[in-house]
Amino acid sequence: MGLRGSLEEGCEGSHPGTYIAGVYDKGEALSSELVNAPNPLSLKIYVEGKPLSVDSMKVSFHTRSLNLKHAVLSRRTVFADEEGNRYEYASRRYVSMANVHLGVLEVEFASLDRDCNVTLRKLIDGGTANTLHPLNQPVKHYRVVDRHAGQNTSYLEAETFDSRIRIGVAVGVESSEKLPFNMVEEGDVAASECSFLAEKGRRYKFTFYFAVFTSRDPDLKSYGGSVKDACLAILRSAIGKQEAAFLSHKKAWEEKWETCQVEVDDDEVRNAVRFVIYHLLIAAPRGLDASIGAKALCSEWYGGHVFWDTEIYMLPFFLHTEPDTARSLLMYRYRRIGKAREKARGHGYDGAFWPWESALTGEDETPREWVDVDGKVVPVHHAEREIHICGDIVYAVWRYYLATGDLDFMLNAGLEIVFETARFWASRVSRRPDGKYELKCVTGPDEFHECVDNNAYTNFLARFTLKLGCELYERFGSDHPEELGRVAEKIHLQGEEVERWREIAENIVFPMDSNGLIEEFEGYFKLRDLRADASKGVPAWPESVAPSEARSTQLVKQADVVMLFHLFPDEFPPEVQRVNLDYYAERTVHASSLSPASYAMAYLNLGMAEEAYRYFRHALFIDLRNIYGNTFKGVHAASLGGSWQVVVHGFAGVRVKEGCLSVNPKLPRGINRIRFKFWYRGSLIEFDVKGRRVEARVVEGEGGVPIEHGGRRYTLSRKALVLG
Ligand code: IFM
Repeated sequence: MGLRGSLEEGCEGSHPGTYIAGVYDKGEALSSELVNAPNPLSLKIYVEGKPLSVDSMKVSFHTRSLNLKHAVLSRRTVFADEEGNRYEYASRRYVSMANVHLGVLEVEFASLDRDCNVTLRKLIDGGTANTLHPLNQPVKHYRVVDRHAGQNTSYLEAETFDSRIRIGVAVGVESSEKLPFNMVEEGDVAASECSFLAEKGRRYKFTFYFAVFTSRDPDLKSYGGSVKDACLAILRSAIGKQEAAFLSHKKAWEEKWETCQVEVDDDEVRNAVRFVIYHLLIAAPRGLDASIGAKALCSEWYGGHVFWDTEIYMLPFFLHTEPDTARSLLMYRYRRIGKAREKARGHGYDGAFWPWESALTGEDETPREWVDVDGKVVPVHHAEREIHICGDIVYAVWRYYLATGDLDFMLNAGLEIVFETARFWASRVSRRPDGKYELKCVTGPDEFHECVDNNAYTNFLARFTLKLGCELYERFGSDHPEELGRVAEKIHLQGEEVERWREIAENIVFPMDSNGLIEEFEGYFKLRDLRADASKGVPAWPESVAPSEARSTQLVKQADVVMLFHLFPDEFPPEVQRVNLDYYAERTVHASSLSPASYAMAYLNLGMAEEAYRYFRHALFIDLRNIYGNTFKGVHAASLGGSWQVVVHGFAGVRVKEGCLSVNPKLPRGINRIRFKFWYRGSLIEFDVKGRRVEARVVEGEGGVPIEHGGRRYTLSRKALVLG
């Protein structure tokens, strides 16, 4: 990631900088994109008129570190000019976990070898833009509508072109020398600067407080509805209280870690797991109607869009550490069910057809075209074909309900999501003359093979949704008849329609041979049978094969059939899982970062901890070691979430079953102990797994939690229970 051309304090690999969750705009882009908002962190320093930057000076020392415990990014750089005079720049910054609208940037400057004239220019940069991928062109998503810089406080307000969202950014400054800052006129920025004679060796300290509000923030009401008033009020309450601001931020993080920490007795793995948790926690939309994009808050890649990555890979972490966040991720979907209905109608189907890529409105934001490896513009059909997203969302709803028992959510959102999605599948299937149902022209998780018939993963998830729809209709019909009646009336659902779901679920094709080998889709086994290159650990694309040939081969982009074992470990006998894992492991090239964690989970179902460990490390270190070579495009949030699942659900073996928890540890060599806390149905449980021995106790909530271990059922309470 490296040093930028100036003292740019952008968001490289740190706590959220200029991307504001929930602010999307189409502008000139093909689809709604996460907006790269005005940057409150921009700072320029001039020494005798020369910028302190890598373009005009040498760098004799540079270090940057991110403290994961308190989410503080620190930097120290020593620049040297042509005469060898050295200037030290140090900064420390954070966005408050206690108040998401507030951030602090502390800066220290020292001229080490001589007295010199220094000018420090602080900008709220309203010239930021997104990049139109893959063409690499800037796309501007907002116009600056207000800007001013008064003495020691500056303000800039922007409005997005398409969604008309207002973004207010205010910056206030304090300096050790009480130096005044004055406004300077400069394009689309609110700039203010201060000049002083820096004495040799003396440290000059500046604290910049920045406040950010958008017109989408639900707490804006308490500031009278104006982003400007809200920003200025936040600044007023923070300026001069730097220590208090930091202490409340620190305390909020310590509370998060208290619940979310996973202690693994391997330092390297433990630190990497902390990196995972940190990135998931900073991306969580607290109190905001938003979800998490595939790159979390680290970049605009994929337009910041929300994929199945969130529900399948990231949500389990929140489900068991911050159940309210898990709920709000699902509510993000529910609030957009109207758009999913429109999408279904637009394609001639019923119910809710969820977007493959989602942003602000819930419209399908999947780009319609892309530039392929040869530079050719090709159409993209994922919006119509990658329909497994519908089952993925229902799967997440069901998991949420199993883990929380949140009846209110089910009655007010969950049931409707399940029923409307079942309705979609029932209209999307086609009936064959032999009475079987099929799903034609879909794309499964393996995106190498587009427009295939009866992709096993997709068909299985359709069946899962339809069966769940029937089961919930019955179950809620008998336990909560009035509430079910209300939901059914709202969506005009009647018993006959549910019976049809049952009939389809029982007759949807699922291609499996007599040995239990599942064909990824119809005709897959007839394709050219090539093997992945297994010479470098986790199998990869074989270099002798041209990427354009993928479609005609059995090479698989990412876990597809194997996804089923990750998500439904109890639905397939171990022999079936083994046969398929052996077959597909040789052919899967893990071209998507989602894949390795799912393989690790599947191996753990079979007790193959060493094999799982190899895939796990690939998923866990994906960004810390830049394994895919594209971490500059942002973290691979699904892989990070998947790694958490491998540690907690896989190695430690704590899973949610219907009506109880189960625990069955399978630690790989090198990991002997894992400790963590886990929310389940209103109880926070502390697990300490040492080898096969598990100690568990309820530390918050009621207790009386049923748990299965070694085929027997126990009850967890506040007193530690030792199993194994
Ligand atoms: O959702 C994934 C998909 O499965 C593979 N391509 C990238 C997407 C975003 O991570």
